[in-house]
Amino acid sequence: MSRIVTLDEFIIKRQKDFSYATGELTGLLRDIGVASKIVNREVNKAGLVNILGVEGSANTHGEAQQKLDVYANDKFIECLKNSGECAGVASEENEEFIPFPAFESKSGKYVVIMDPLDGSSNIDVNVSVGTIFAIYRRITEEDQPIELSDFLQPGLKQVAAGYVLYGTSTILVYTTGRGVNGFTLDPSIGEFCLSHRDIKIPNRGSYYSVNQGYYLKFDLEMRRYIDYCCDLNLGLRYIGSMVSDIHRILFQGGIFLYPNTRKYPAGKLRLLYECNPMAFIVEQAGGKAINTQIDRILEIEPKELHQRSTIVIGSPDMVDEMIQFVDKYSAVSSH
Ligand code: AHM
Repeated sequence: MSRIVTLDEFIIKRQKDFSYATGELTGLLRDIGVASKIVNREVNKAGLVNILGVEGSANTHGEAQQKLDVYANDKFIECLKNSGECAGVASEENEEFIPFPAFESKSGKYVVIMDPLDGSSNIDVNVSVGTIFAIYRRITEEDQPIELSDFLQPGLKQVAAGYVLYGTSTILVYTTGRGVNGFTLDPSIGEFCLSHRDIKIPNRGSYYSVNQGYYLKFDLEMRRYIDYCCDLNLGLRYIGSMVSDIHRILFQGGIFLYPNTRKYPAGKLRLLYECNPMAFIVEQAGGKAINTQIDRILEIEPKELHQRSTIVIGSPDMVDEMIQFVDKYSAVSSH
């Protein structure tokens, strides 16, 4: 039997690969690991305690907020705040970014952008949810207060990104720009253990993932591409929980699409909280991520914290194929 490598061990070992590393990023990733274990405990017992359901507050976008959203948000913020490595957090659940006071007179050099519980409308029916995070080096000087510009950086500037999938087992997948690795939580020892080393996305897969219920609301090129997927007899898989849908694609290949609809003319998903970190991970695994205008997600200059984006992400050959449909049909539909 091969020796178990825990997340902490792995992160520390990887730190030695960066000659300039001071251990702060390592500490930050470990803190995120700790916070996700706490959230995992709560997600797992959600059916047992009175934590299901709507908290009674609405988040900044007027969406009903689930109790576990609030819990996860609080826990991640608490862990990051006490870490000393993080200068502030922007969360999908908060309108503004949250600056952290200097810890033991030390101000962190990183900021974290996160969606503490993505797909949370699925919790009440026991469907998998996830946490998504991105870490950026701050732009402002460390002795100055952080500013909005520290968060409004294109995804290419991510130092690390990852997600935690609270599924049949809990798995944490992350990248620091040198490949992607996955760690499964072993509940008996309470540790994330390396289970998926150097993940590579297949060039194509036999699934496509889109909310096909909105088919008639999609632009022509998107409808034609979906028709093409049907013609190819691809299987449709859609959980409605971005982390779960993309996790499957990362391992089995395929394509995930969330185009613009009449309700969400700019797309539904958030550029900073959802699209950028997932794009960084998928690209690091050999995949591609673009919006429906064929701009690379990671190169989009964000204008505001809660900006939405369309997204097409997954196996490289399939994304390339989708681009051909945009080239061919978007000109037709604009006439
Ligand atoms: P949330 O932030 O309210 O959880 O919404 C994000 C989720 C994604 O996980 C998922 O891909 C998408 O919303 C599903 O949206 P829809 O139900 O419109 O298909």
